[in-house]
Amino acid sequence: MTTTGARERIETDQEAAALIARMRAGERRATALVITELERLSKAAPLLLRAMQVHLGHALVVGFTGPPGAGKSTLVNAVISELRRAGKTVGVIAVDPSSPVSGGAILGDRIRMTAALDDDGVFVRSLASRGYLGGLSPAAVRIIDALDAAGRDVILLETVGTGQNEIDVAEVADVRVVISAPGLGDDIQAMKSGLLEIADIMVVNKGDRPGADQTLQQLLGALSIRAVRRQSLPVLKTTATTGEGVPELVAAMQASGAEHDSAGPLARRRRRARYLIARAASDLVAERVRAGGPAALDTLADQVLGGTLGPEEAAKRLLDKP
Ligand SMILES: Nc1nc2c(ncn2[C@@H]2O[C@H](COP(=O)(O)OP(=O)(O)OP(=O)(O)O)[C@@H](O)[C@H]2O)c(=O)[nH]1
Ligand SMILES: [Mg+2]
Repeated sequence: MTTTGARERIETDQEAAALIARMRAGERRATALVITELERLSKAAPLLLRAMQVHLGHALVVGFTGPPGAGKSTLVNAVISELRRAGKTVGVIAVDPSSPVSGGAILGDRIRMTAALDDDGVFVRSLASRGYLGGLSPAAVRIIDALDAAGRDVILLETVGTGQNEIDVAEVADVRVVISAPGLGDDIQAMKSGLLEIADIMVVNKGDRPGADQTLQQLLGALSIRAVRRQSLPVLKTTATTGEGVPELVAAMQASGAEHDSAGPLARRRRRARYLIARAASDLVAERVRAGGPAALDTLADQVLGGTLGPEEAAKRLLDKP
């Protein structure tokens, strides 16, 4: 944290490139500043994003998703330690899907990750997914790009697996780790719908708890009735609190990442850019609908009611107006 209050000037491509260079040299303050500008989507953000493009595609992005309380944060912490032992630099993004009312989760993440904060090899950012109703905010994707441009070897992304969220993770992560745990109620049932499909690696965490093996068997059972591809999915048991099974998880992450490597860095960069474009496009549509105001919608609604216009045609007319 700086207390000087001095504002950095980022108004030209040269100034943006200079800041990115400082971030790449490992200057923590530069990284924090770049991320803040990108999160706020300030005036400097487009300049910074442009300056970052040539440096993208190095990092392996690993998404951790699963039901609340499965142990995602604890497991991410354990994975950080394992990666640091192997000399890898790490970036972490914890996305909190909850409203400010239950803001405790963010704080919890911060506290649990404090151990890593003294280490320059680890950069952690907590992020609220405000306004995106459980989805991954585009800000998270821009921050992934920033950490990638900063030269982080591995970027870990924690999201709670609810609704749209896991699909978003599937779109932006190179490797998807789906976490389950015993004692979460009907979670295997819930996981069948959606989470199993996107997983590259399945983890049953809280391996020290009674019922862990049963959860594992349930998962294997659910997978055996899936397509053949799903049957080769690694299913691992971990105890995040002791680190048991974590080296195996990291090995599985790297093996899964190596498959992606054959696609090359361009494929990684393209995946994130595609997501940002699609997200911006749907924002634009929502904005156009709003800009038209209720009057425009009412006029079209009357035409639809009168049978002179179909709803699809009405939608096209609404969007055709610049
Ligand atoms: N016994 C046991 N407890 C664990 C294990 N992993 C996590 N926990 C505990 O489970 C609780 C929830 O862990 P978190 O890491 O916060 O879970 P989370 O999935 O990140 O939770 P949210 O971010 O709120 O969705 C904490 O009290 C952890 O200490 C484990 O392997 N064994
Ligand atoms: Mg958490």
